[in-house]
Amino acid sequence: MNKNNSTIKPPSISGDTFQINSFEEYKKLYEYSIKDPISYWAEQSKKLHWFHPWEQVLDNSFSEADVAWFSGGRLNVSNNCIDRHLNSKGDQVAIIWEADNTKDSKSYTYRELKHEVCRIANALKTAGVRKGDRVCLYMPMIPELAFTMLACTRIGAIHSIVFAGFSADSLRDRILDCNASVVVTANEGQRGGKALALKSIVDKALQGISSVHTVFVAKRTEKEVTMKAGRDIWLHEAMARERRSCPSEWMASEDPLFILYTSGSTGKPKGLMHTHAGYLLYALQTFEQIFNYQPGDIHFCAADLGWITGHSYVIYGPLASGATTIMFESTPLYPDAGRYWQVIEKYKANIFYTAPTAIRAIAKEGNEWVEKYDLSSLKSLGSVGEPINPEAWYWLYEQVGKSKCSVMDTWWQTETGGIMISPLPGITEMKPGSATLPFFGIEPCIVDENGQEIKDTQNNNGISGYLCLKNPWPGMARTIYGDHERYVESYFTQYPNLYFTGDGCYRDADGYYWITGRVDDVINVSGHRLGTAEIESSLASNPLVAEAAVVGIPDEIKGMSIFAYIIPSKEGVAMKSEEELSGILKQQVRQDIGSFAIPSNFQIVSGLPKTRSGKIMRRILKKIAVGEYDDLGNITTLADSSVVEELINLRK
Ligand code: 7RM
Repeated sequence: MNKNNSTIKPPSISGDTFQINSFEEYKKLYEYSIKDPISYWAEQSKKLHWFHPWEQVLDNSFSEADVAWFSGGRLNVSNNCIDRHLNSKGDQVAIIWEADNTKDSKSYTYRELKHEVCRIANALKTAGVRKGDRVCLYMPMIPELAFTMLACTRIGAIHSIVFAGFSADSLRDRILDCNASVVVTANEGQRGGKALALKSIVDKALQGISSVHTVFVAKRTEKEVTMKAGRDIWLHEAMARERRSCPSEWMASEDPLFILYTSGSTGKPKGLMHTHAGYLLYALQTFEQIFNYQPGDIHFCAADLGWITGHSYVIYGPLASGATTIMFESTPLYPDAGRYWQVIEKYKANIFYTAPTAIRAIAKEGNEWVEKYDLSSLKSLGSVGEPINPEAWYWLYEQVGKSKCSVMDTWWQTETGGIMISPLPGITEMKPGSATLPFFGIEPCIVDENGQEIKDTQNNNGISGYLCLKNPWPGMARTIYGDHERYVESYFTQYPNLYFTGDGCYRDADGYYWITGRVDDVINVSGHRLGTAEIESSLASNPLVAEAAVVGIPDEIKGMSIFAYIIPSKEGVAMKSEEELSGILKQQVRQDIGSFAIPSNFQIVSGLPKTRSGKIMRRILKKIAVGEYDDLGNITTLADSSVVEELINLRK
């Protein structure tokens, strides 16, 4: 935990700051938003275009996770992100697509965006997709992905985007879980100069599944792929047959907008469900205020659309605001470590939002890459996905922002829909490593093991505990698709009347929040959320493994990396060398989840430290993995303490 209390005055900014011109004004408005959230959000809701006005701002049973915002209202997300800008901004660029090879890049005005989206919306309709149907998107970062998301929202279909790094098995699970009837993919993806065989992964995922009647295939490369007759359709051919206009469905505020799967501490991934009105308003509001978006600004969020950051801050927030947003197909290191800066210079980007892991990977390559480019267009910088270490923070602030841009360390989750804790540019004093203060309408608290809120102590030198949220906000997920019980169970039962985030947190004497990382069995690898349970069940599914346990250990670049302890089965002991065994297990995880979930260390052991009730003691496994043998804490509850000795000897 970094309790370093050095503060950095926010560099001043130009332009309208949405009537918040000083820290005092932030505090006043924040207090108002907490005391009277109904009035605050009623006022903000005017930023959306409504076909029919809402009747009630909030219907709230927070403890039962039963929350409705803007009931009675009718609107459409695609209409809000496209049509309503056409009069004033029809010829303004909406999406800049920065291709893997920068020469292939393209851009689309709001008017062009409308035509592309409508053609796909009509093609989906022709394929039989109706309001409420689930459409699974397994696509590379190409414009068609953005078009298809918006096309779904236009006709009221629910999209479920699966990150294109997931394996066929993971994709199949997600298709089955939401019972999708249509899949949209591409023949191939292209990233960092490498091809990704997406269509063949989809074919594999769909083996034996009869519920998917149509697969649309976008053509990203010239690669030929087999098309299954009666099921597979080239997207560009389908689009060419359709009209370029399509009416927007009048969606109810609480109608489902999308499902996005994320890992939890137990079981299979959870399909978090977001809604039309609340999610969109929250994405728009946080985007505008936290990045101080001004009309005409060019926004560059480097996230993939397969994650929530891409949903909220590449597409929905920026387009609802009428911004120009950059969609980035490549990687921060391709063709070299100057790629982000080349993109910022090329488009004169004003806002840049990325993850600490990317910053660390680039910083390691030396400052000459960032010095080569003109970054003077930048006004706001953002970080998301994991705690940012002060070193990376300073690098972003000084090398990229030249000490002239606020760095917004934004804490939030797939479940929250948008940013919850962050500085405001030009307003909030920053402390490197702290996400600082809550956004309007958000009331965090810190609780102890028993769910008692820890108030500031008498001499207030800060408090630590579990981070919870006290009140509903418009962007919160409403349920886990098809399993509301699990939603309540996962977030609303540990601590009555509170939403439990799963993160540990320290609040300092100034009220600043310092997120210390997950307190459950979720590991954050390069900003990707992974459940230990998922990885363990993949490893244990291999016949060479009797039992597996994984823990997260600190990694200089990735934040965390995965350390796996393996008890081989008889077969495993007999057949393979340790090297061979870990090679086979890497392949197993690649196949079950995806390459990004592969453990970086394997330790073959004959036993695991367990409590007498049979629970694996991960606390001990973590310490041993990082070489902290002397301070293992209380091990008296272990069923067999000789296991610990074996583990230590193996590591030494
Ligand atoms: C947006 C996103 C959520 C988890 C969350 C935290 C961690 C995210 C920060 C952070 C410290 C941050 N959604 N996290 N942002 N930790 N500082 N600024 O990442 O659902 O994929 O992950 O990520 O542990 O619970 S997510």
